[in-house]
Amino acid sequence: LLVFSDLDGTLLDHHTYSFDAARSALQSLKTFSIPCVINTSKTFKELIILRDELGHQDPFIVENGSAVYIPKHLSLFIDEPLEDCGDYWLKAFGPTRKTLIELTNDQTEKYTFKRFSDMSYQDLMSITGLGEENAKLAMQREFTEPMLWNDSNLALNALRQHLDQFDVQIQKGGRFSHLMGKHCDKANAMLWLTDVYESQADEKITTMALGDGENDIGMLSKADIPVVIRSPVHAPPEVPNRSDAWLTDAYGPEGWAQAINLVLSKQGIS
Ligand code: 2M8
Ligand code: MG
Ligand code: MG
Repeated sequence: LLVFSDLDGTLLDHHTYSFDAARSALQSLKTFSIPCVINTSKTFKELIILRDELGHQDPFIVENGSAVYIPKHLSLFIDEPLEDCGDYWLKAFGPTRKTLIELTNDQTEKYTFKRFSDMSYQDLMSITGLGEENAKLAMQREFTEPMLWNDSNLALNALRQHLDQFDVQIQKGGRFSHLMGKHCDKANAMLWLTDVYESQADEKITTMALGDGENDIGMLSKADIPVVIRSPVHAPPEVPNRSDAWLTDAYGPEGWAQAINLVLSKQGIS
């Protein structure tokens, strides 16, 4: 079993960013040596801090599938050249954030939105409830640009259509609409990393994905066991062609723990 999990609204509570309710389920995965790959909109800088708090040792995927970081200590064999990034090997899929900002500079008059690059860290703190340090880390992005969208859905689709010619897409997270490369997706990054684990094990591995947002739909639809985590603030995303997708009863980390415990017992692991 290989677990892929979103953070905000999934393993972390939407409002408080606490993962207390998921602590013991997270420990069970460790006990049974089941890798739990984080697959999030958050940045590398945010993850360095969070992994410490979570005691997380497994690979992680940042900025909505834009890049995979693999701790060197895992000694996973990867059959392609990767970037050397200190303690990690890095596989990047995305265009740079700078490109995304430049491509939307001329759209700011046309639509009503505010990108992270238009905000101060104080703005971000009040929108997200993040503390000062974490808000600053969230602003240190490499591959994606979140926007607070204050226009209609129709307008969002018009901007989507305009950006398509530049191979840029927009996906919604819990609070923001994220500008990102067309080929960056949590699903692609998940499939790439699953391949790595499968060639290592020389067998097919069952994947489980957990997420609460529109930006998780791709990874949910491609996982063997898709789990939609109930959100306190928005409707659950529809996973196309997956009538088997499970919707948790509880919100956020509490729902996460329910799903993990259920799958472990179904697999006869716990
Ligand atoms: C942003 O991501 C969430 C993901 O659902 C959102 O769109 O609401 C990102 O900017 C991330 O880096 C940040 O930590 C998070 C804070 O709520 O918001
Ligand atoms: Mg989320
Ligand atoms: Mg996310």
